[in-house]
Amino acid sequence: MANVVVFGSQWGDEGKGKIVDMLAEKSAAIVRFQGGNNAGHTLVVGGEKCILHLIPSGILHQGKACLIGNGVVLDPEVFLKEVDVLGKKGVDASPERLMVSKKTHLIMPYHRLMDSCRESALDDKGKIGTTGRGIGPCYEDKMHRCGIRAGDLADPELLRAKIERALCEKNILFKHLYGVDPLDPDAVFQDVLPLAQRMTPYLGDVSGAIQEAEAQGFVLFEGAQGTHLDIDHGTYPFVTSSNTVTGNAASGSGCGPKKLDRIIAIVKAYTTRVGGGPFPTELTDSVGERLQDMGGEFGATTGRRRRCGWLDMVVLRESVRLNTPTELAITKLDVLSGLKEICICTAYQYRGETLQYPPQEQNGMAHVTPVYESMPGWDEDISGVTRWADLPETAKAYLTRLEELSGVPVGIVSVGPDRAQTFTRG
Ligand code: 2SA
Ligand code: GDP
Ligand code: MG
Repeated sequence: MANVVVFGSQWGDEGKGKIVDMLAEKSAAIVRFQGGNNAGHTLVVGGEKCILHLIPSGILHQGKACLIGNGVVLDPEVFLKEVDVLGKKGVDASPERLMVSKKTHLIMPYHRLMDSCRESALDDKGKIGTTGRGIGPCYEDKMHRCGIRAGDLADPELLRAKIERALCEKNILFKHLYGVDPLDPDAVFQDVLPLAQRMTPYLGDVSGAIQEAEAQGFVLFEGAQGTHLDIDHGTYPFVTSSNTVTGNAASGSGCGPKKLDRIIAIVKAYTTRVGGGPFPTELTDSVGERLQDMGGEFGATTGRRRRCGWLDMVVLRESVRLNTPTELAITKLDVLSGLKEICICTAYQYRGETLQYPPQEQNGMAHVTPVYESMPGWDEDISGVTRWADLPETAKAYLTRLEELSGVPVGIVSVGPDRAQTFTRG
């Protein structure tokens, strides 16, 4: 059966969690392949809200295998807390169905501390606006080859030695560059030990589990953040520290690229961004405020206000080029109801040229001028619509225009936060 990848086509928070939850019902397994608990994926089922940071968004579907791949960075404390919160809600998040790859890198207390030291040292214009969860420093250690992997938890002697090694450089920076107290390797080790005991039953071979799941049905790969936060292709340096593009679904989980079949781009009907960095279609006027209010645009992890703006086709075109989606899932279409006019950015003006794709230079995005076309809006409340035919004509025209401009068909439309407020194009 055709495997499915769900990815964010903008700057994250497009509603990936909701769509993954919906598709998970028919899948054999759901896999996270990058990012960590910087993610906030919101599921609403029968009016009840559940925000997941690490555990795949298929967990609410009883019995489905949920896998955390090697490309993820996992904070064991946060993982176990999430397991407990789910347990209290009656959701089974036991090792029977939830697995963490032994190759997954672990976020340690010194990564969180380094994240906050690095952010504090930047001036206001340079701040990335990280979530403060230690994501970047953990990926740094992975690349530096001094990271601690989940599999190390089963070997206390190795774990102790690796903590010591990781801290020896960092403690110099903490003390002499950032002016904070160095961390004692023994204390860190003692804090991690009880977590290690609880984590051990969850550790496994995710690559093998994917292969097994494929014999039962399709595997669903769940992206986190968005394409324009990708470490290589995003608005560097205002990006996260992992590859968020679809290609990483393969390397971040341990399967080959031929296994990625149906690729779904999640597209919010407008654009949001949380944290620093350029945002060409940002609206700082009353329309932006309206989108923020109506869309309830607050960070699902940090609670920060999300910046809002018009849909940007240059951003989406680049996402199509980088991810080769087979369909678009348009979310939050209901939030646009009541606007007289809806604008779409179709190109950028940049250094006297008209661009269809973002400029490649680091500071390019900060200096583009969006070119807009405008379409009439609709007044109707569409949050109860359950089929394409019942959408207002102007809403259909908006979606059809997005198909024309992106060259990708719309397959799924979401008109509210609840699982039930979604329909396929049919
Ligand atoms: P980090 O913490 O190192 O990954 O931060 C680097 C940049 O990546 C952005 N980032 C995100 N952007 C949107 N949503 C994310 N998840 C949360 C959510 C965010 C929140 O679901 O709302 O609650 O604030 C996410 N995670 C990372 C981040 O803002 C930095 O710009
Ligand atoms: P993710 O990180 O891509 O999973 O998205 P988040 O959960 O961070 O943010 C999406 C927000 O929009 C959440 O609060 C969702 O409940 C909500 N949401 C998702 N789809 C829709 C929709 O179609 N309409 C409305 N009004 N809200 C939605
Ligand atoms: Mg989110």
